[in-house]
Amino acid sequence: QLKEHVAQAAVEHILPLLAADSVLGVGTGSTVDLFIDALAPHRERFRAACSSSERSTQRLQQHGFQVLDLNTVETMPVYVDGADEIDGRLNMLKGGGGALTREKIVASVAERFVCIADESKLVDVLGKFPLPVEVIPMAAASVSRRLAALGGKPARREGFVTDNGGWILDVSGLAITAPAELESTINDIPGVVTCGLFALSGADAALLSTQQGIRTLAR
Ligand code: DER
Repeated sequence: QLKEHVAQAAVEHILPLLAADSVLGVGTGSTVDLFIDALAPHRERFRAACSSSERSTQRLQQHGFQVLDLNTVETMPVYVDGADEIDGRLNMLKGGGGALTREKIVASVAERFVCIADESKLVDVLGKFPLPVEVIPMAAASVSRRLAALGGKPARREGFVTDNGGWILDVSGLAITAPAELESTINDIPGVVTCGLFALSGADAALLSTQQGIRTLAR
């Protein structure tokens, strides 16, 4: 129930940031699912949501939230999302849920990124969890060769196609000592749609649930 605690804490943390005409950016994953559930009673506190996946869109709509097309939204006060790993400088490794592309796009429109996670996601160095990279399918092999040349061991996520029709390579074995630089390098490989490193622009705050309660990290 650590996830429930941080989901509730996230609702309390963001409500003061929202006005009646605000649009809330919503990430993807099991922690965000609980956040959406915890948000349901507060639907009147903001105008609508903007979602990072079909999965989150469905859950939001089931709770009666209006979900807007990002093309109709100019800015959002806050974007809430989970992470597979987060370090002490609020760099994140994301994409375990396969939604990394739309997550990074919606987060880029929001003023603040609030990461919600249980404390097991807090790491010293990113990369124990394989790094997801979304690719255009016809480039899977060529991108894999480039990732191997960087020291990674890429494996295609079998049978998985993203909301954008992309494939995902999960790359293990990378020593991610300079996450922003590696994000930039991977972004530049032809065929890469999105790298699961969120370090060029990481989170602005992180709410981490621990046995002793909620720990907040901020930039
Ligand atoms: O895919 C993603 O980036 C998700 O946010 C993921 O990293 C966190 O998912 P979880 O809350 O189910 O652990």
